[in-house]
Amino acid sequence: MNVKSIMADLERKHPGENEYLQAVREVLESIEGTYNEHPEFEKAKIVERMVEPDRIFTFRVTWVDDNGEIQTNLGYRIQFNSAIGPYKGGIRFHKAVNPSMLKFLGFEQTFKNALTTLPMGGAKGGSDFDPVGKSDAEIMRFCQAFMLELWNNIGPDTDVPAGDVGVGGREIGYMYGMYKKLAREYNTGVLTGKGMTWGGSLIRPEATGFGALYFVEHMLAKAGRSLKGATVAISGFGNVAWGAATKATELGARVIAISGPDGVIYNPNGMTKEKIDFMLELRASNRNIVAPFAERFPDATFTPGKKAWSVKCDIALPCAFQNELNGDDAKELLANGTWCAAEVSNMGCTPEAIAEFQQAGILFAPGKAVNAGGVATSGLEMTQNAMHISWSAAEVDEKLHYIMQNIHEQCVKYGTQPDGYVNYVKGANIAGFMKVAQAMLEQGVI
Ligand code: 2IT
Repeated sequence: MNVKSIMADLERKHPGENEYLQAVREVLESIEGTYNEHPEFEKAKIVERMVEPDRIFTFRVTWVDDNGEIQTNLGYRIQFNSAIGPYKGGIRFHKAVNPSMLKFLGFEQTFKNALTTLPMGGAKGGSDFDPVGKSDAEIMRFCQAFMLELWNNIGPDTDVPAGDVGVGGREIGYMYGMYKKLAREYNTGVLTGKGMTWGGSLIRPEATGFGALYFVEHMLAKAGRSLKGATVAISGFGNVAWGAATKATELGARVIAISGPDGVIYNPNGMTKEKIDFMLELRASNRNIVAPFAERFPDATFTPGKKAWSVKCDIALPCAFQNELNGDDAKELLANGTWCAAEVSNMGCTPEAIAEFQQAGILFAPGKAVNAGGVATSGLEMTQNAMHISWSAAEVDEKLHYIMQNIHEQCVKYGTQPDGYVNYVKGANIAGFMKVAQAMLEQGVI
């Protein structure tokens, strides 16, 4: 494989799809050495096939807002790779959604799902619908209109969507209701992240954040460090940030920052149950601002226009959006003594930020390993649905813990460098790639 020529070819075919090209480049650069030790991969053109999605559905979603005005959005589902199981991955509602963003997410999802050890292929979907400021009725009408187009291309054994940015339990409920009505199919397997009374799994809402902290725990233990007493800066305040803040606090760390598009909250005394619960209220308000946290809790302060990375911390956890931590942010964190950064959002760090962290020799782990607990628990939800049973929270949590430990071990196995430094980016990419590549090879040219 020649990364340069493959990338040149992709840039020519997909000009301007920057997030997608960024995600592919990172994986190809990580796996190049290993790939070239396997002439059978080269012969089967595994990389050339793997970088393109199996198919992309694009559709128009038209709905009526509360003022009676007609609104039109774009909807997508990208079925990226089915080598190891049915397509699986979230749906993102955000005004910036476009094919490049969803292709990067679908590509990442393929390797992430492989790392979970569960049989799930990779997919992603979404819309440029902007949930900010929308009423509950508008959200419902949009979700229904979205599913009216999508339903025929998904199913419990073909493609199982879930939530992502802008899509939580409420949106999954509206989409599931519409799917059921259209498909005349009443088993519970088609979406994950469902409500607890209609096929959802305990711990799924917490799973991305909990899993991330389990991963970080293992990463720290290997380096002889601990979360106890460590200060943690988290970006975002949504579902993922909430789960991460909960588990970090439970494991003895002090969460001293959360943030939103409007600025950062400095929270020197750490989280309490009331504060963590308030994060859910912030998300449910649909206003996409974090400032009210400081109005509610006087020991916290709000600084407009600043990121979480401006706060001096031991551990930085991006939990919001891709490329939210750039090279300058990384430099600022390092200057402030940060010794661990783990992406809980997908591709939360720019390549420049990752290079800064790795050159400084601090602990760094990528989203496809750190945040895999979310989709892993979706996989556990699918298993429970298929078996028509529900596991207890403790049972799901134990399985999640085991899966995250296993992902950490895979990263160490494939990412340990001759000098002993664990390159978790390389480890995660090689481990995920090897599994998908082997499956593709064995299934022939399709
Ligand atoms: O990025 C992700 O892994 C998710 N948004 C969760 C996907 C899923 O199918 O649970």
